[in-house]
Amino acid sequence: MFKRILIANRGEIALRVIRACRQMGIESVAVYSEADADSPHLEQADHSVCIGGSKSEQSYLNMTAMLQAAEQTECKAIHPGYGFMAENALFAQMCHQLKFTFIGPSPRVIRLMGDKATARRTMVAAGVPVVPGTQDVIGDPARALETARSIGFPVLLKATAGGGGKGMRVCRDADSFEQSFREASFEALKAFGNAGLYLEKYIEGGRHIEFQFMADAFGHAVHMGERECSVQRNHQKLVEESPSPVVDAALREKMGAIVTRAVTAIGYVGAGTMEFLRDHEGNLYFMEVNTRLQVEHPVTEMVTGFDLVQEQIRVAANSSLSMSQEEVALDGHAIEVRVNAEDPFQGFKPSPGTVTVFDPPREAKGVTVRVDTHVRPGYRIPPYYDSMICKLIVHGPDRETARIGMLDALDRFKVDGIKTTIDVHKKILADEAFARGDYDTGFIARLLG
Ligand code: MV4
Repeated sequence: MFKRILIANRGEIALRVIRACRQMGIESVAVYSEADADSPHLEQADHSVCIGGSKSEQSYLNMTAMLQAAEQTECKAIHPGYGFMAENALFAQMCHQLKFTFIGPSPRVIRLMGDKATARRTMVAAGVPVVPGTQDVIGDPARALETARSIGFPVLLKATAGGGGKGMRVCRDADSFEQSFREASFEALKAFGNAGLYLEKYIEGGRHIEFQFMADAFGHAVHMGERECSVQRNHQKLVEESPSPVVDAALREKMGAIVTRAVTAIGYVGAGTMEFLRDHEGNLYFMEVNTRLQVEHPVTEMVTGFDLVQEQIRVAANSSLSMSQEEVALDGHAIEVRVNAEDPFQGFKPSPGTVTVFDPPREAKGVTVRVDTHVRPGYRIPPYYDSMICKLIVHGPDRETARIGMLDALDRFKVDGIKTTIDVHKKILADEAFARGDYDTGFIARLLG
């Protein structure tokens, strides 16, 4: 096992990884930017190193500074958290070259899944159902138009270097296809430095359902059920839950088996998520693989009882998975809300500043409460990074108890000095359609107008 791990991240996820290290008897090294010099996560780590200026490019995205910090502090492994360099194949490769273990899949797998058209083709070959569409990046728009005609409009143009909803364009008829194609190409080129596009049938009113999986270096893989993340605004998830209200045991077992078979086939080692889109008939279609620990992993931890970060560290150290598929059972229901420092009345504009009051709930009606945060009273939220300040997670025996418990937890949450999304969460959790589990990716647009 590793003696010491460097955590190449900040905020709540840095604290989350530090906690796992401590529980495993591993020392942790925290890194920080100038803006994070007084961040609470530094106190919890065994050592801390300043890696550069406040802007992410100068610190949390600075490979050289990060690797030098690992070298100086004699770390054997690096945990990237999520965001920043978590899905950067070049960073994973540099880690290996300098003999650090990158806690995540191999650079080859990150690259394979990072190119979304390639990931799609790879999954077709591995027997995963995908939305009808092109098998490759579109070389010839005229031929792609023929494909669009044959699968039927509307279609969706997606950037192969994109993911997470960035660089997508819906096209509703043949007349606008060529114009849409050019616009989407330019957008992708500007955003990713890669104009490559692929095409899918556009599924209207779908639901975002993702499977958590874990794989070790000995060919074992397990799935840990699904999370539903259809409550999103501008491709930012607001609420996540597990299990999904629309996945039953039979579908879970069928899709879980497809997922574990596919990830074993590509030599995946570590934690990952396979995202699906569910159509109105209840079919699940592959969208993409996220080769990292996700923000919403706590809902899976609450219903399965496994610690995903500890498991990531174990398999990265060449241990086998600590559980078999038979030992993974889903118990009860978990819901997570992401509390952001944003002003919902000003288009969710970031609201950095000093948090004067911060008192999240420790308990709520009928549920266990988990709070993942790096914030405490007096903390100053820097303007340079993501606006998420806290994840509030509840776990109860069933969905309705979890929903009522979350509403109670939100009522007890005391925060002042900044604007937050707490009231938006109350509105979502109290909504009748949400209460019935009857929602899709258009839910937030309808709710917030
Ligand atoms: C889609 C889709 C409809 N049809 N693909 C958005 C995130 C990225 N992983 C893919 N996304 C979508 N892909 C097809 N073929 C609709 C979306 C989508 C979406 C998906 C999940 C959650 C929210 C969404 C909001 C808008 C569009």
